[in-house]
Amino acid sequence: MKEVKEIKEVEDKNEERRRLAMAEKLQPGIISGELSAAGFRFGVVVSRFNSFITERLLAAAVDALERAGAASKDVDVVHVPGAFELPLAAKKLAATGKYDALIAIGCVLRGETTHYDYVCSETARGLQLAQMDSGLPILFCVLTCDTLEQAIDRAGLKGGNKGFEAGLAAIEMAHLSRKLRASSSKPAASGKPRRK
Ligand code: INI
Repeated sequence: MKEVKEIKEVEDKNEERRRLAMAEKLQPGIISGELSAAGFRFGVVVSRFNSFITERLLAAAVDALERAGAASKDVDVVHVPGAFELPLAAKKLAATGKYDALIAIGCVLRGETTHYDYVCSETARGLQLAQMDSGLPILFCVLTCDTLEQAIDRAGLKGGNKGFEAGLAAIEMAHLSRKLRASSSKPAASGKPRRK
């Protein structure tokens, strides 16, 4: 039994060495986004429902964009009644072709009925559909919380501010999309089809 364990340990070590050697040999082309917002345009869709929370998320998202160099004229904010309305507004903003990334901000709090589940799932589904259909990054900054306390924690208290995080993620995705668009329009170097 002891021998089997020892053999297994030696095999694991060999496997680890093989992986490290491979990682050293391979030089993958790494494409990543940056965190400068200058020259990019952003749209923010924000729900009025639970505005005590959503306005704090909005302020932090805009702060992240502006601190990273976005010009005020390049950031548009659109208000909708509730989280359920975010996907349509985001889809319409995406269709204008004016933006490099959108941020959807909302806060859904669990109540006594199943309403919460419908609003959460349809908001997430609608935003993902809008993002995939339009090809425009749409950042998901919709808090889905059991209690108001959980939401407050994520809108500037213990858990930081999810709006700020969404702002940074929007900048990164705007860069990444631009880079991927540019690299997908270049022909493959050797004329051979690109590896998928
Ligand atoms: N909308 C929210 O953004 N958050 C909620 O917590 C919420 N709750 O709990 O009801 C909510 N409901 C409204 C919904 O988003 C729509 O605006 C409404 O149903 C009209 O379509």
